[in-house]
Amino acid sequence: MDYVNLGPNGSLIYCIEYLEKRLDWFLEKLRQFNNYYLLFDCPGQVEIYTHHNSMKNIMSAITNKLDLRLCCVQLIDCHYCSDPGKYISALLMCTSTMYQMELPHVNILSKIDVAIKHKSKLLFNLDYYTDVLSLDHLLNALQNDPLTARYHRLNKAIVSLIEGQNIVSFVPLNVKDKRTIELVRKTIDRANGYIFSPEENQNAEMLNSVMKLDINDLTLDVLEDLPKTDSTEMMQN
Ligand SMILES: Nc1nc2c(ncn2[C@@H]2O[C@H](COP(=O)(O)OP(=O)(O)OP(=O)(O)O)[C@@H](O)[C@H]2O)c(=O)[nH]1
Ligand SMILES: [Mg+2]
Repeated sequence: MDYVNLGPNGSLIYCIEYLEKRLDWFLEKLRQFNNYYLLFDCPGQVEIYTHHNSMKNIMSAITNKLDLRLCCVQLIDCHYCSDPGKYISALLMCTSTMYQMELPHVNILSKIDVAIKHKSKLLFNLDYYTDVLSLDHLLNALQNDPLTARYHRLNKAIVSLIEGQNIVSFVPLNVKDKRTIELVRKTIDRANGYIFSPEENQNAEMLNSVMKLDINDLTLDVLEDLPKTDSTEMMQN
């Protein structure tokens, strides 16, 4: 940041553009990892994925020039469920990212333990948020909030756009619950095609049993395991 005299956001964009300009170097580094399952932990800066082209170009080069099948995994903090306006912005962001990145895509609602802990404060059941059920209810909620009520036509247009595309849903993740981690892993492995590779010997029956994980079933067990302070802190952040 000091070197280029930019703030944190600008510096991240600068880094991604820098990497794009040195793609040959990056691809050469990646070629050393033959037969690896690679995870790229990318920075949580939305514009890199919603409309700036460098990340998309980097991922596209990896897919085209190396024999790698990528999947984009987007983690959305569940605190976005605490407010209809925030939730709708998350849906919009996921939709934009899915179109921009042009990759198989998995959206995850992370820190779901926090939402479960505070679910009495949520307007809807958790499956409403994970499955992105009828957005009419969300539109009503936006209408009842003095902050968003005046933008009714805009809200309606956004809701209709998201419903029209109908491509966003979320897999729940609590880092302390192995079942959700397994569900996330299987969903990603299915999206990138890894589950179908012969050497993996994955079995469809097992996949189905994991995919049936019920978010309501998750509720009770997860709550028992949770240290109380964690969630309260997270909710305040
Ligand atoms: N309660 C709870 N906390 C979590 C969970 N997953 C991560 N955290 C905590 O959330 C904090 C922030 O971690 P992340 O959300 O992964 O964010 P990050 O990777 O640091 O930042 P960016 O990727 O740049 O957004 C850390 O203290 C984690 O321990 C979860 O499932 N439940
Ligand atoms: Mg991170």
